[in-house]
Amino acid sequence: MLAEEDRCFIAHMRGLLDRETLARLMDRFAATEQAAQATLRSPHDASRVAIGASTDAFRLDPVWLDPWRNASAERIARLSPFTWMMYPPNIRHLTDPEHLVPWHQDIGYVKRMPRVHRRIITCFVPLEPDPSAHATLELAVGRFGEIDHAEAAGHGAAILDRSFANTRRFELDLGDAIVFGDHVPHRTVRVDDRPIDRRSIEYRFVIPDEALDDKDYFRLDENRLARRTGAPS
Ligand SMILES: O=C(O)CCC(=O)C(=O)O
Repeated sequence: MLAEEDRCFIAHMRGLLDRETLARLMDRFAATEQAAQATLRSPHDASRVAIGASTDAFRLDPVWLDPWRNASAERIARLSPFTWMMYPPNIRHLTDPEHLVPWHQDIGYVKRMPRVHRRIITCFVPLEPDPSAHATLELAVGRFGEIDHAEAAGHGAAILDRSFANTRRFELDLGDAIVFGDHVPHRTVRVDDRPIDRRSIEYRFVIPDEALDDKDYFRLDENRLARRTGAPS
């Protein structure tokens, strides 16, 4: 159970997701990435590819929901009350220094959307067999309100005029996730001088009462895609 009002929590959730399912997603990633990332349906798709993020053609593949299908009560409880996942999730394959995401809070991105969720949480899931050997997240520890963001080098929202002294990184195993609130400043960092080559998925969750109308979510509790009106999509 997560504390509903804590926008600055950071949790390393060990063994949150099934390793075999994630390994299957890695295979799927390899098999479909090239074609899906070449399918540019909008200028937005092109700008996402430029920063190592996924096109709509890639992220709309329902296979990325597999780690959450038939979630056990214990798994749902770990994320509760944030049990509705925004669909589709975001996929990344970082290979270049320009793909490293600069310091930001996720609320900085949320506020740029045409319709704004009051609050979200993020669940960062690396897909590499040994995630600790690949670029990872660095997160700032502390109490933060909303910080000003600006566009930076293709990344839509970045904190430009501030640095953070108290930070954390986690040694992740396959199946682990970093779950954090939308006021937590975070960025991507390389591990030592290792090549940047990391595949990952970011799932974002909301409290059911704060879901927006006419938007797709995957309900963990009912194991289905849904809209706030309750009509199956
Ligand atoms: O994938 C990364 O390294 C950064 C992801 C991120 O910043 C996010 O999930 O908000």
